[in-house]
Amino acid sequence: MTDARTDLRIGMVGYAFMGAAHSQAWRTAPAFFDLPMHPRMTAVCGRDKEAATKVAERFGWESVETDWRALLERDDIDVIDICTPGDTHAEIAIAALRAGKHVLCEKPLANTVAEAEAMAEAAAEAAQHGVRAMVGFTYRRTPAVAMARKLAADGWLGTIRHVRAQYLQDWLNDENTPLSWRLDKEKAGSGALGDIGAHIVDMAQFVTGSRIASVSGLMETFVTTRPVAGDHATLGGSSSGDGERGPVTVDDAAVFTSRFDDGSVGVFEATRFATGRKNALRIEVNGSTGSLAFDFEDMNVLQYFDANEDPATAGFRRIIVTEATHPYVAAWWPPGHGLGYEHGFTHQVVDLVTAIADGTDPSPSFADGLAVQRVLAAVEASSADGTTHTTGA
Ligand code: 4PW
Repeated sequence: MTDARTDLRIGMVGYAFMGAAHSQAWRTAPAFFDLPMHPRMTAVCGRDKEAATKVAERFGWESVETDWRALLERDDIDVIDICTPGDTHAEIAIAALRAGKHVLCEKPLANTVAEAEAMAEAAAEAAQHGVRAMVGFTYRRTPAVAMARKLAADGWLGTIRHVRAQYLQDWLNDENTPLSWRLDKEKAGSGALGDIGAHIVDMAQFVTGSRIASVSGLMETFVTTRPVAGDHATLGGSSSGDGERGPVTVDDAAVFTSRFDDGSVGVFEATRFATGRKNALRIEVNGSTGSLAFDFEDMNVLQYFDANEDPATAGFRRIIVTEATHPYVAAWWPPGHGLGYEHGFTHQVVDLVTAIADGTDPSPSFADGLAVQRVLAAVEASSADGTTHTTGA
């Protein structure tokens, strides 16, 4: 039987941690989901040809490029998937959109608000010609998080009063963990704030459906120099600590309080020094008729409390979000068999391909990415001058 679906030809820029996550998603999505178009892994691009070639062989990319501009010139590429550090996002994404390529861009959207504004503008312009752009906040595609949004939108929480969100990791706790691009402001824009804080900002706005209007923030760098050389694991790595040290130019931790545009208040915390917490992306939302709570370290579970139940027996219930009726789950395994980190990336591909085929704007859009960027910038400004900053939302 032949496949009558139109090919959607992907060119991916970058091939490291995110490149691997995206590669598996492009491979897996068409195998598990009935997609309206057929993604083809047409080209992977990286400056180190040998390394990019290995990734191509491992994941099944059909060709290799060493300059992203070459991808834009190819007429056999429809989508540019940007998996590089933040300092390159704006240039690649804007050029790709102008070349008529759909864009999927890793988070945070950019390193500055000005870059994010230019990207959102380019995306709005491209949308008029049917060209789509999406920013990669994958955690919102964890079934339990998608379910949380649905519960909130369907009124299960009543009036939302509190949002409590944390993203806790500990891979920088060792002061001899070597420098890497995530610790370089030029490359990453900011540290814990943009790398992981951006996720909880997106998740809070996604789950509640409201926007963060103002923030008061505090940022700290606990370890100000680190070894220049060492073994680099995906996050972290190790070194003897004997050699040359270089400056850490980003925050190690960022905390902030916020007001949302619906009158609720929020408390946020992002750190890579929370010893024992590996990838604890947590959110709790309290409303007048109920609460929900999620922790990525227990990612197949959503906790829900119904404030209307008899107090004698009421309590948070653990909903195992693995039923076929739960978001995204029907394509996977029988109830109770659970999903993992990589499935968010697969669901992202499913949603992007569907939006492109339907001719609709994908979510989160570059405008959503810009809104997150404004929150990050407001937290930085607030931390610097000690006053509350508004986001424009
Ligand atoms: O986006 C985040 C990263 O940059 C992630 O989801 C986790 O923290 C994994 O790596 C970092």
